[in-house]
Amino acid sequence: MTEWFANHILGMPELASKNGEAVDALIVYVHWLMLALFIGWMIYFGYAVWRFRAARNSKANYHGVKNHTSSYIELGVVVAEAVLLIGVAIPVWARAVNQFPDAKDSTVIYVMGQQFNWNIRYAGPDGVFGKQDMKFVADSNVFGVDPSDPNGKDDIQTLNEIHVPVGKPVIAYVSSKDVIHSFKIVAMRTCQDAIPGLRIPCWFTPTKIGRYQVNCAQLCGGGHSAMTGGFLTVESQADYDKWLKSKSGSAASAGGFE
Ligand SMILES: [Cu+2]
Repeated sequence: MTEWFANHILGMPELASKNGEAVDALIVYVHWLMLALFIGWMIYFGYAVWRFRAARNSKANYHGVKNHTSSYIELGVVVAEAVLLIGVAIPVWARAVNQFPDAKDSTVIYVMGQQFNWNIRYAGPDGVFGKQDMKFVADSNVFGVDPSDPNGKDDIQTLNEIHVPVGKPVIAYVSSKDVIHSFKIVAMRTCQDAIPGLRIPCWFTPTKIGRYQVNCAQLCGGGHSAMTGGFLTVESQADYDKWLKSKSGSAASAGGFE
């Protein structure tokens, strides 16, 4: 029912992540409440127009309504809203920001926004990212990876291209090289501001093989819309492994180590 409502009534964009199910459910519940309020208000409006018509009420009533029906209805709305907020919205948020999947069982990537591209970095075969420091940041080294750190040598770096295996959680550490961007993948129901000097993690679990657009959700300059050029490719583990292999050593050239 929730899914049908989301797809056919609200026209929600394609959902391709596990964590997004709770997000969509929350959006649907909020709309159900709004629908109930809309119908309720319309019925009351019709009733008031009929009940208080001039022909029947030639003289004003100075006492008004005596019973408490409206207070009880109001209380009911408050309770419904409290349940949505405390019972649904806050737990969804808590899961998004507090309950991260284990990094061991996840695809871990670094994301660096810049005007107007997404730089993506993988740890490479050793599973360890090269050390980063602000002082190493340059056009040829957007992540500021320490060129002397051997762990960074096998890192993989791409531009606007994220590949992840299906069914495995993805942890993305989001940052920015210049201004505030926002790393948003609608199909994953994930969105995280990219802020210079901060590295903020976010996570999602892709469930459907496909190619999904990455958006920048903060107006970040003249080429802001070009940041839709980023794509997330969700593929089978075998295809992912093949892709990773084809990219090995890419950080060395992208990072300006040679
Ligand atoms: Cu941007």
